[in-house]
Amino acid sequence: MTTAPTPAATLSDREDITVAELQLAARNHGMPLEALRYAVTPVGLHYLLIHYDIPPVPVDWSLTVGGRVSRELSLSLEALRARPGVRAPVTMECAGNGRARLAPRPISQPWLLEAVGTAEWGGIPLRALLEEAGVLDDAVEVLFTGADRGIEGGVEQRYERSLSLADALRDDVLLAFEMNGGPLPPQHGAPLRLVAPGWYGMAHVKWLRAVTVIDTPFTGYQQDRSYRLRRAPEDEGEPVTRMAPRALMVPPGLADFASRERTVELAPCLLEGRAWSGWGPIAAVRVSSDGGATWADAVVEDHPAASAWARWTYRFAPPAPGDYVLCCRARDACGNEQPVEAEWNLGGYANNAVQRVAVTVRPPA
Ligand SMILES: Nc1nc2c(c(=O)[nH]1)N[C@H]1C(S)=C(S)[C@@H](COP(=O)(O)O)O[C@H]1N2
Ligand SMILES: [Mo]
Repeated sequence: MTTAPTPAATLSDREDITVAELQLAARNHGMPLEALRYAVTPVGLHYLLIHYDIPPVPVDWSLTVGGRVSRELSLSLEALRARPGVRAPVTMECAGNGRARLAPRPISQPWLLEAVGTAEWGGIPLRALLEEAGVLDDAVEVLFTGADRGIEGGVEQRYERSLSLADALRDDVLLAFEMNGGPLPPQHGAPLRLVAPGWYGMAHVKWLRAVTVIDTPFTGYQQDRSYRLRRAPEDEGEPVTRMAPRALMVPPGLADFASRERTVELAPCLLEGRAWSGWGPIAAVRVSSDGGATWADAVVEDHPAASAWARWTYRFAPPAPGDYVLCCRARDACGNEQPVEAEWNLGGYANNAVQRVAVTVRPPA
């Protein structure tokens, strides 16, 4: 199975990024961390990850629901819009978030921490469509195929991934044609995308053209080659699935333009951020101002919806001028907690090691 190169088999032992990474970073932007202030991320501030190119939308676009079903469906956007709709805020994070913090660094989109956003997605429940098509008894998975084509690991492909039938039939899985109340923009998958709450971003297939019920597990590139946690290219690895817990803070104080180093006045300061996990609600967020030596509980607000991040706050009262390293750390209701040190893997996935923000506290002017 591993004849062509495994994704991110190329590693950099250097701190400076390569031109290949810069090229990716210039196309795929993150969410500026100050946008953690918004419960729903404004559209242009939501992170973006596009493997190949944004595909054109044919004028006669339609969605096909087929495969192991009793009635194949072909639906125009108008037909989809005419159905009973749903809306939900969903926090989505790229599985590669944190990749650029790993050493050696897997060569791919070099995310630091900002590959996350929460949008209010509007569309229709996938389950209703599958029920209408009539899933046959031998069905095991549902395959979602995007219109975008490209070459990855030497393999020419369409972007496509599957969900198990049980995961696809969950009530919260949507086919979305709206984002934050407006039409789904081209970069986020127009005219239609999958939204699978709780899953890392790769599962939320954009530019959907086909939903196919299948009777054998899908083994395509984005399922079996990419998005697996491997230590070495020959490892089979574990699939990347739901989002590991993470808390992020709005970096406080003033940013230095080039270095992004922070300066804070000597005065109590309210730290705020958001926390999420694909495994359940956030049970606690702890904050450290000494680089993780000691921790104190932040105040965690209720999740606005099960699928959306929770706001947290913490009153940071620096006792004296000097250098501090602020950290935040989330734990979910299943007991999963962010590690202080990242666990390395070849693709650079699911690195949810705690955020560290160095700040200099200066005496009042
Ligand atoms: N068709 C298609 N769907 C896709 C992708 C893609 O390249 N093509 N990228 C995936 C990845 S890796 C992520 S993280 C999310 C990003 O969604 P966003 O750009 O709307 O934030 O889309 C996913 N869906
Ligand atoms: Mo991603």
